[in-house]
Amino acid sequence: PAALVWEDPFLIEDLLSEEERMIRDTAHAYCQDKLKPRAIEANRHEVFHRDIMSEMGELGLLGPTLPEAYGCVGANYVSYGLVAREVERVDSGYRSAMSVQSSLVMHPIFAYGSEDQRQKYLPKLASGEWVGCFGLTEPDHGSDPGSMITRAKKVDGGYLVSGAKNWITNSPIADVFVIWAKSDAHDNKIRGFVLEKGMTGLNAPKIEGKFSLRASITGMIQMDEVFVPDENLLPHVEGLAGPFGCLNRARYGISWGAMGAAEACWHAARSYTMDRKQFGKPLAAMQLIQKKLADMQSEISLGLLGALRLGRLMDEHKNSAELISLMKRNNCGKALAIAREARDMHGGNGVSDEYGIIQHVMNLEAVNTYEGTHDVHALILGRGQTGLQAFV
Ligand code: TGC
Ligand code: FAD
Repeated sequence: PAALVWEDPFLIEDLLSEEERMIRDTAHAYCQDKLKPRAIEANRHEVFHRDIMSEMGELGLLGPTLPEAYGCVGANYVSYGLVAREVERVDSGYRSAMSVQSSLVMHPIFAYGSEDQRQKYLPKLASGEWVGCFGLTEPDHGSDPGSMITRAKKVDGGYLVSGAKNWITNSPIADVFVIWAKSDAHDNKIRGFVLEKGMTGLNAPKIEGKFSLRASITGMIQMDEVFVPDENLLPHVEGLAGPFGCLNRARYGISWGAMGAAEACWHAARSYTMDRKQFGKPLAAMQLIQKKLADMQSEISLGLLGALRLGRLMDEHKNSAELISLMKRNNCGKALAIAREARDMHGGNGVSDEYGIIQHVMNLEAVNTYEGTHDVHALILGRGQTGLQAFV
């Protein structure tokens, strides 16, 4: 048999095209050279460096799957996943900022927007000149967004949008807000609206004291009869299928991203335990430590292979929504468990941010919860295979 490549036993590298590897390498170099040096400070002091959006934009990492006509690079979904993995290898908070912009803001404007809306918003979002956010979750409606109370009331020339959204990535620094609200002019169906910073009645205060994704900025969105002109309604979608169409893409990206964070923890745990000696031998020579490394290698290799297969199916338009739930749920849950184990293997040093593990543990707690919690995705999978819904 061929020799083992311990960090890539399935030789996933061989399954990527030259173009995919090139995009991945660009992202890897940027993340290691430019993002990593900022990550400890960002986590420690809860700072989101706004320049990151412009830097990512310059490299074509924002909305990378959208067409070149809108300032994007027209890459495939596998490439998008590879970018998410590289960014999240450094910090899930940076991947959050990127995936919200790409999948939750640019995608709906592209897929559900008018040509005027595409021309107006996409190039500036692609370059990072504008930052976007996505308002679905409300203070009292998280896993059950269909019960939202945010309302759009039809008036002459537009809508008055009122309500509150909670836990919104990027909202305090956003220029563009994709908001989901029930519209009285459309039988109270959920519709998407594009709000802009500076509209009267729109506020986005920061949520303080967040001990996860500290390198990403999160806020509320408060809307008090915000006048939104007719031309800012997303014309081509209604109902929950609108936000879920965006979430499908973001959840897919997270399935790759979480594996990037897990790989960072695994590689660090391997190096640390090979270097550190206790009882006269490297920790990595101990059976219990080797079992943990074996578990990490197995879960990460399988998780990456699953994410790649899902990406290929997305590129062929053959994926189910349930398969996205399966991969989001599996890879987030496994990454969180791996990060906790890696933290343990670093002993006391594992709780110091200098070792780069505790941030991943804290971050993955939120990653396992947002975009549908681990258990909500179990219910989606349960419904998919039995036909019986257990949400209520
Ligand atoms: P349900 O009856 O299942 O469906 C209602 C309508 O939606 C359609 N649909 C989908 N369409 C496309 N893709 C999907 N994955 C879809 N899932 C459902 C469905 O066909 C139906 O359409 P129609 O035309 O018949 O009306 O809806 P439900 O109300 O029973 O919901 C069930 C549940 C639990 C599955 C769903 O609500 C859910 O997934 N909840 C989780 C909420 C969530 O994921 N929120 C995410 C907020 S955004 C976020 O977290 C961003 S963090 C980003 C970051 O920082 O990286
Ligand atoms: P709840 O829905 O109240 O769930 C609480 C617990 O109950 C969970 O364990 C859940 O699994 C369980 N539960 C819920 N329903 C059931 C059921 N039927 N059966 C059994 N158990 C159940 N949202 C956005 O719209 N945009 C964003 O940009 C965004 N960014 C976020 C950033 C961060 C840092 C965080 C933490 C959240 C973000 N969210 C965002 C919100 C996120 O999507 C929600 O937190 C998530 O969907 C869960 O909703 P909830 O917090 O209201 O929890």
